[in-house]
Amino acid sequence: MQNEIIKNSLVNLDIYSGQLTGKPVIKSIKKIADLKNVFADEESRFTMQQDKPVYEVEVYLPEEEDTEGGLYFGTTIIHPGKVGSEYFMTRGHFHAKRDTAEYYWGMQGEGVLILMDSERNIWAEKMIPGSLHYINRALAHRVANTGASPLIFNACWPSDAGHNYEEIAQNGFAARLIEENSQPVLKSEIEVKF
Ligand code: S6P
Ligand code: ZN
Repeated sequence: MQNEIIKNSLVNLDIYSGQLTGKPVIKSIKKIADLKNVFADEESRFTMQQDKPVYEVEVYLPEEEDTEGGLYFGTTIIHPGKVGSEYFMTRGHFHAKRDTAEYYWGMQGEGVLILMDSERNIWAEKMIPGSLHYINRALAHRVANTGASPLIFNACWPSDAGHNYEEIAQNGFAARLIEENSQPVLKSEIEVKF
């Protein structure tokens, strides 16, 4: 018997890897060459293999951008590595519409989610497979891979959130996640060891 009403989903999430497949999925990649002034050690970044991938993003955007009431879904894969002593990480952003929150959850690998409020107060949460992170409204968010394998996490955020990268490009985060004595350390006024 054929059932023409029950259809297959347009997108599938691999529950082990966190990766997305399906026609609507859009993929992008950030390489060393694309991340000018993101890491503290520009000199090291410049001497690295420029086409080396740092992180990859897969998104499912079923609504038009800025649509109120919709949701977007994404997978981020951060490769293991460092620029100088700083772990490979995402650029990080505030949402353009500040009053919008987001969920992140770890699928594979290990890392740290770095959060910063509008007063530049900074804190961080360990990310491991199964860790769930509620990124409250008005917080800048960035993830660093502290492990030896890819860090994969999923994200879900409102379709009208938008992205404000300019503020981070101008002022950066108030702390950086660096490796010190083989340990990740969040370097700000106060050091936090993980
Ligand atoms: C979108 C969500 C993620 C990031 C991705 C890459 O709101 O937070 O999908 O876009 O992790 O990070 P970034 O900071 O380069 O956008
Ligand atoms: Zn976001």
